[in-house]
Amino acid sequence: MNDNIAFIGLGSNLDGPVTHVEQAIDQLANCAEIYLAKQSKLYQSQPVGPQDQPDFINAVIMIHTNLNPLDLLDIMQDIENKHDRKRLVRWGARTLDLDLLLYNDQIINNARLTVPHPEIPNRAFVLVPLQELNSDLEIPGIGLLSDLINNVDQSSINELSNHE
Ligand code: ROI
Repeated sequence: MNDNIAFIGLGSNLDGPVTHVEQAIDQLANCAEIYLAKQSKLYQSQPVGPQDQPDFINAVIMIHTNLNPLDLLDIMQDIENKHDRKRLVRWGARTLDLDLLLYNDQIINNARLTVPHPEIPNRAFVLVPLQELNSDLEIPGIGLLSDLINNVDQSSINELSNHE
């Protein structure tokens, strides 16, 4: 049964980023054990990290799944690899980044996975689409989404308009 709820962040800033993000959402939704419950708008955001790279396209989805967190991560990394994702430069440009942001209200710390994603409080490009999906969220061990969002610069992120 698909009785776990997870939130996944998507980002791309290379080689047609809108298409990468939209295709990745389709690929996740087409997995037998993933049910796509909600999808945020697409956002354009200034890069966090090195500034000498293109703006990003970002989105967040909410899924129901019967996959455990590590099996879900395997599927996410398979999809990243299909998008020719290369892990070259830390915080550098990428064709597709999929981050497991939240998994139910679990706190997970192991060699492969940290949930909630530790950078959530610092990233408007995650907080803004998360708020669009569920403004009442509490990030386990970190705090209320509505409080976190007041502490980030939201001018670095805009809804993407006029895309195909
Ligand atoms: N910056 C933005 N705006 N969006 C991202 O998805 C993103 N992803 C990253 C780094 C390079 C940290 N910066 C980002 O991995």
